[in-house]
Amino acid sequence: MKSGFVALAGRPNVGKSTLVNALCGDKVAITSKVPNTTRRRIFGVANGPDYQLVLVDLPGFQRPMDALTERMQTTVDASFADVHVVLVVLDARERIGPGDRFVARRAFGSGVPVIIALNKVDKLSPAHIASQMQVAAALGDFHALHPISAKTKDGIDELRSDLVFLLPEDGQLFFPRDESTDQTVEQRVAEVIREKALHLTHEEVPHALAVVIEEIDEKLLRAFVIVETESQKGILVGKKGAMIREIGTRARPEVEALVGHPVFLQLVVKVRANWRRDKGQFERLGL
Ligand SMILES: Nc1nc2c(ncn2[C@@H]2O[C@H](COP(=O)(O)OP(=O)(O)O)[C@@H](O)[C@H]2O)c(=O)[nH]1
Ligand SMILES: [Mg+2]
Repeated sequence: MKSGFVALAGRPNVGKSTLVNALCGDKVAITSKVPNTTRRRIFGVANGPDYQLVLVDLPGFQRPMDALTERMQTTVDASFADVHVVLVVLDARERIGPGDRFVARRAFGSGVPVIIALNKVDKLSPAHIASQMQVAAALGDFHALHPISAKTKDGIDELRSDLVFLLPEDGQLFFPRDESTDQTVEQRVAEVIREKALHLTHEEVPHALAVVIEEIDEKLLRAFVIVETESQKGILVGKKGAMIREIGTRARPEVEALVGHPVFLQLVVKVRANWRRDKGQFERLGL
């Protein structure tokens, strides 16, 4: 039995959360085009007949901008200490630059083996992939370098095998074998709702958005969708409530799959001014 922890490291938006989902074969982390979608550390668990691979999905590396991003970066720094492998994720469609080298330095400095995943190679020409692999290979002394697509799942099985190979033998089970994440159902439901809201509202509200489950029973699931200003509330509610209804419509199938039965999904948009600067709010918001 092999088991252990793999931390994912990479700039915002390179596809870390998408990759965690692909490796686990379950949607444990929400994803979006908006950088900094992942706010807290999430465990994704890939269970095999003779292994348990625990993937640690972290907020992206960045310079702290406010109390929230400061908290996010502290989480990242603390998480490298206790893992068996660091998986550095790069976006093959972008120039591999200073941001990636910053991430790589921290990863190679951690003292644990590093595997590099060159993500988003779907739609790239073989020549383009080859030249990006050369740049990636110069980042440090890695154990393996995998060109992959977390989206199409190309190269995912090979990457998973390599990660498992580096885990200690005779490891223990960290999670029950049928679980794919450490998050509660309520946390996953809140994240699914936040994901749909991010997808629909694009640039206008993302960082100001939080979702809290207020009530959940056999028939009803009530969630507060929290923003910071009245104008953001206006966007989220939409004309005659069209936007919040659409968010609910898109979230419901996944929400019902998570809770295991049909629900009436009631979404209530609330304004809480400056919640991101208020450390006392983080706990309440699950951050
Ligand atoms: N084309 C393509 N897009 C991807 C791939 N992996 C992730 N993405 C997209 O990249 C964006 C950021 O992904 P996400 O997993 O949230 O990135 P994170 O910030 O590193 O966790 C999303 O729009 C994903 O759909 C991939 O392999 N190919
Ligand atoms: Mg993420």
